Amino acid sequence: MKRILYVIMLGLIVVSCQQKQEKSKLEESKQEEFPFFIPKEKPNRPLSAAVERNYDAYSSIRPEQNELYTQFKYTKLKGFDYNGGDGTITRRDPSKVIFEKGKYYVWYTHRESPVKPVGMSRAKEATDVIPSADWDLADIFYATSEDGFTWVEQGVAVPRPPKPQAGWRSVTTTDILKFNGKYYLYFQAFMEASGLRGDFCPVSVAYADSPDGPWTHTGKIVIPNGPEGSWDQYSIHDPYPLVHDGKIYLYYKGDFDKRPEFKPSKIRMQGLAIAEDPLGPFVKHSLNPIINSGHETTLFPFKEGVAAIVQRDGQEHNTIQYAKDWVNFEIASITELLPVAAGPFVPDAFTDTKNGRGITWGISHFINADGNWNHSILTRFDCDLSQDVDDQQMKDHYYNYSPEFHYEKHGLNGKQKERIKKETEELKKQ
Ligand code: AAL
Repeated sequence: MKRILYVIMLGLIVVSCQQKQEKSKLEESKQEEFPFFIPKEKPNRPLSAAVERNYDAYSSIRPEQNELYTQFKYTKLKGFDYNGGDGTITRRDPSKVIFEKGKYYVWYTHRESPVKPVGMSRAKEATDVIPSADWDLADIFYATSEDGFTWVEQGVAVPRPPKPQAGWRSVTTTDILKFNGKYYLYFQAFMEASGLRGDFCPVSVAYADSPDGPWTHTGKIVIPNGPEGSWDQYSIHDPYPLVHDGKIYLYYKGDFDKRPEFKPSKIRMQGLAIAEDPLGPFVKHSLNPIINSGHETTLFPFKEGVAAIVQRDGQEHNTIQYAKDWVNFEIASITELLPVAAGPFVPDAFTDTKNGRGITWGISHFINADGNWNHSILTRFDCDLSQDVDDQQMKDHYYNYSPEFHYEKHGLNGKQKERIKKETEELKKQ
């Protein structure tokens, strides 16, 4: 009997111990629930990879507090005529905006041709007056504005030089540098109709004592294509100069690895070339390419480093990136509806700042403005990528795209519908 009682007692003790253990485990796990108010500092506890990244990879724990996070607002510009949008006039690929002589200045690709472009795929049909691409047979124009919304086109800044000088076929996609009191326009200098072999060109430069010109086109290639077999052997696009460490840091884009089976068929990445003199020599950075995505170049000094708007192409499109050392970029935020080919107003682009303030607006472009790929238009964008502004309305990311936008612009094509139909038929057969 005693023995039985002993066994029962022992059993009770074991059960109660187990219950206690479970209770304390539960309490322990309760303590470890992730708190409702997110800790400002990374908590000292096991974290999922996602939460870990939220603390380590971004400058703040929510995008709304991230200085390098923004959404973008767009405003139609006043002052530009596009011939009723028939494709005979295009304006695209604007430079940075600068403020000089009491007004804003912007330079851009301007094409005015008797007919609309035939398109890159039909480049063989292009002539001295029939453009292939939207940016073929173009010159560099400029416009000024009192308020950034209404612009007055001032005319040509750099025209196409005579053959065989660099750019005789088209001068496009320019950007501005102010250095030691002089102005420099870097641009793509085409010597063949774009589309004949690709979008092949190097970069040339013109200089002036005033933003109003007159501009002297050096006719020289300042950023040459890379050697055969290298990533930038065919195209040096979107030259974009900033001043850092007393030198010219010129970022550019190259497109390469063309494979027709993919859409887009090319990879686009960005490189850096550095010079002490605006006319060169420019030395390409040994780590090039240094940004693995993006279709055009848009950068601005931010704190001690440089930030980049990275859009349209590549693994990391739709991001804002940051490089403290101006070379090694990390993703700072992920966003949407980014301005294409943006030329921001960057007040400290050339001041060699050690504390870049950021940007709040600029000019970008809309390609395919008429829906038939005939011409592009310039537009204004606004944002809050500035240390000096905190506009929560610019950070609000609940964008509402209408059902029509999804159905009409992003509906399935015939081939996709056919594949889906077949998949269902196969299932039914099983
Ligand atoms: C742009 C830029 C370059 C390309 C073409 C015109 O958006 O990337 O300028 O060459 O497209």
